[in-house]
Parts: sequence; structure tokens; C-alpha cells
Amino acid sequence: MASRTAAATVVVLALVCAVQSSLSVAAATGGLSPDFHAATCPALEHIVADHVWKAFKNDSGVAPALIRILFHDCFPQGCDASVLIEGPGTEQDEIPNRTLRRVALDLIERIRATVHTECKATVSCADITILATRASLIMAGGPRFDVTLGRRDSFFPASKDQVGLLPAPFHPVDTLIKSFGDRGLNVEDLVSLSGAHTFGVAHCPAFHDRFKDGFDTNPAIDRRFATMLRNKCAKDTPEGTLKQNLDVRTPDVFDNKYYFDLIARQGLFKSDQGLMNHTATQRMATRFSLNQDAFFQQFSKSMAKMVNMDLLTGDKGEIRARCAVRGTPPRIESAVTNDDEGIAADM
Ligand code: HEM
Ligand SMILES: *[C@@H]1O[C@H](CO)[C@@H](O)[C@H](O)[C@H]1NC(C)=O
Ligand SMILES: *[C@@H]1O[C@H](CO)[C@@H](O)[C@H](O)[C@H]1NC(C)=O
Ligand SMILES: CC(=O)N[C@H]1CO[C@H](CO)[C@@H](O)[C@@H]1O
Repeated sequence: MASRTAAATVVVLALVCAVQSSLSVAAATGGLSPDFHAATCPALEHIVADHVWKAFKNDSGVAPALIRILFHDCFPQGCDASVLIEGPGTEQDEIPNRTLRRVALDLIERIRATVHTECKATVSCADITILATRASLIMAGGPRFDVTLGRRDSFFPASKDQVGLLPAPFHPVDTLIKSFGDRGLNVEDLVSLSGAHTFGVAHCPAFHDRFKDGFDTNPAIDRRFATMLRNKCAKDTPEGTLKQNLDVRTPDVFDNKYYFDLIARQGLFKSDQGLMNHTATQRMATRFSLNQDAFFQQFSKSMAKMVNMDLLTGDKGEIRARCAVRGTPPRIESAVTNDDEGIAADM
């Protein structure tokens, strides 16, 4: 009898331990897991891959467009699809978001529609944005990064102040290190994630500081490159309509040529070129120019980190019915605050 009780106690203890350790794993990853949707939406990754491949075949620019949208989603208030909300007073209304590309925003919404038809509203726009970005990155030649799933969408766009946290192209490296640091991203993350400027485009207003009042000397820009940019942007009317490739060597491929550009002083933004001109970043940027595997490895690590910034999980936030349209948080008087999105649903 006593031994049966003891055995039962052992079993109970073992169960408690098992539950506790799975709880602490869940807590460590915020309740996310790689197979979060496996039972409720087994075809998810197929649906994503299918849509992304069609879009990529039509316009490979959808890959850089997606990863920039993801960065702009995650950095201000976390990866919660807040950047996808449209209308006055949203993030898309703020200057840094005015050049997010329609072709990628529409793709995300098309995927959302198919997924919700096949699986009901079980997958958030935030998870879809990440899966679509990952698929397109591989199509463009880039590395695969690990993702855990189960994010929820925000009820609210990020505030103007939060969007203001996004780094600017004219920022010196010290400022970039500080702004990434404030968001839990380190110097390795800054140097590798900036490598996303190895594909995609920019518009003249984003880089005319590099040649407007004489050629930039801090850090110095290649004179022929600067002359080319100045002549090109002289024809930019109406302002902001001309496009310039971020990577002059292989503009559409995700590779390490961006770091070659920096060595040749042909980084487009001050924020790019600065990485080759600051003691905290120069060695790593040089290493990435010499070793694409090293770049890809760090990039994957840093992406996996970025997509886990400040998530809404569990019953916080919502699964948005349309990515561009915010829902209405449940009305619970005591819990209604403006600065803690999702809390109402948490009650
Ligand atoms: C380090 C700080 C960063 C600054 C200052 C910065 C700034 C910018 C600016 C000004 C543009 C051009 C906007 C335009 O004129 O159209 C741009 C484009 C782009 N950025 Fe960044 N960015 C940064 C980091 C990142 C990160 C972390 C990623 C992704 C991991 C990223 C991915 C891209 C891509 C792919 C484009 C091209 C988008 C397209 O072709 O539609 N950037 N960035
Ligand atoms: C194909 O790409 C072009 C250029 O981005 C875009 O305007 C068009 O809507 C795309 N078509 C489809 C079917 O995605
Ligand atoms: C940065 O550039 C300036 C001039 O262009 C140069 O004198 C300085 O040594 C560079 N610093 C680093 C760390 O590369
Ligand atoms: C892609 C996109 O929707 N961009 C929007 C950014 O903000 C401007 C100004 O509000 C809108 O006109 C654009 O539609």
C-alpha cells in the first residue's frame, strides 16, 4: 500500500515535472512552435509557396519588398502585422512606409484569403508575412531561417513614435547600434541584417544626402558612383519616382555582393557605407564580403531573432479577417488602455 502510494506519488511528480517543463519551454518561446498550424492548417506552407512562386516569377522584386515589410512590421512594436493596416493614422501613413510595395502587400492578402478559405481563420497575417518572406528569400538565392509560428495580429497600428524608432539611411553607425540595441538586436544583427540591402531598390530622397552638398566624405563615397547617382537623381521628377538598385553588382540576387559594394565605397546609404568605416562593424562586414557562408549563417540567426520581437500570442490580439483592416478589440471597461494593444482580449 505504502509502496503503491509512493509509486503513485512518483508518477504524479513526473507528470507535474513534464507539465512544468513544457510550460517553461512554451514560456521561453512565447507559446510558439514550428508546427503550431500542423493540425489546423496542414497545407499552409504549400499554399504560401504556391502563391509566392507565382508572384516571384512575375516580379522578383517581391522578395526584397517582402523582407522590408517584415522589418518595418517587427521593428516598431513587434511582428504583429501592424504595418499591414491601411488608412489614415496607420504606419503606412508614416514616411518610412510610403515606399512599401503594393505587389507584396497584395500577395500577403491573397495568401491570407486562400489560407482562410482552406483552414478557416486560424493563421495570422503576422505568421503569413514571415512564411511568405522566408519562401521568397530562398527563391532569390538567400538562406533559410528557422521560424516558430503562432503569432497573433495587433488590434492597432504602431504609434508615430514607435515608427520613428526605425533607423534612417542618414544615421551614423553609432546611432544604428543604439537603435538596434534598444530593440534587443546586437551589432552582429545590425551588420548581417543590413546585408538585406543586397537586393531591392531605393528612391532618390533616401540617399541624396550622399551627393547633394558635395560628395559625402564621412564616410567617403566613390566619386564615379556619386556622379552617376547625382546625374540620375537630377532627372527625378516628380521627386521620388526614380529607382536605384541598392546593390550595384547583383541587384536582384540575395548574396554577399552588398559587402563588396561597401569595400568599393559604393554603399548607397550612409548607414550602409558606415559599416565599413566603424571599428565595431568593419571586421565583420569585411568577413562577410569574403565568406558568403559566414554571412548567410549570421543572417539566418539574426532573422530568426528579428521575427520573434515582441509577439502577441495566446489570446492576445486577434487573427485579422483581412490583413489591411484592423478588428475591434473586445470591450472590457477596466482593461481598455491605448498603449497595451491586445490586453483587452487577454482578460
Ligand atoms: C540598418 C538600418 C536600415 C536602414 C537605415 C534602412 C533604410 C532603408 C531605406 C531608406 C530603403 C529605401 C526606401 C526607398 O527609398 O524606397 C530601404 C530599402 C530596403 N531595405 Fe532597409 N534599412 C535598414 C535595415 C534593413 C533591414 C534590417 C532589412 C531587412 C532585414 C532591410 C531591407 C530592405 C530592403 C530589402 C529594401 C529594398 C525594398 C524594395 O526593393 O522594395 N533594411 N532600407
Ligand atoms: C506582376 O508584377 C507587376 C510589377 O510589379 C505588377 O504590377 C502586377 O500586378 C503583377 N501581376 C500579378 C498577377 O501579380
Ligand atoms: C573612416 O573613414 C575615414 C575617412 O574616409 C578614415 O580616415 C578612417 O580611417 C575610417 N575609419 C575606419 C574605422 O575605417
Ligand atoms: C503601399 C502603400 O499603401 N503606401 C501608402 C503609404 O502612405 C501613403 C500616404 O498616406 C499612401 O498614399 C500609400 O498608399
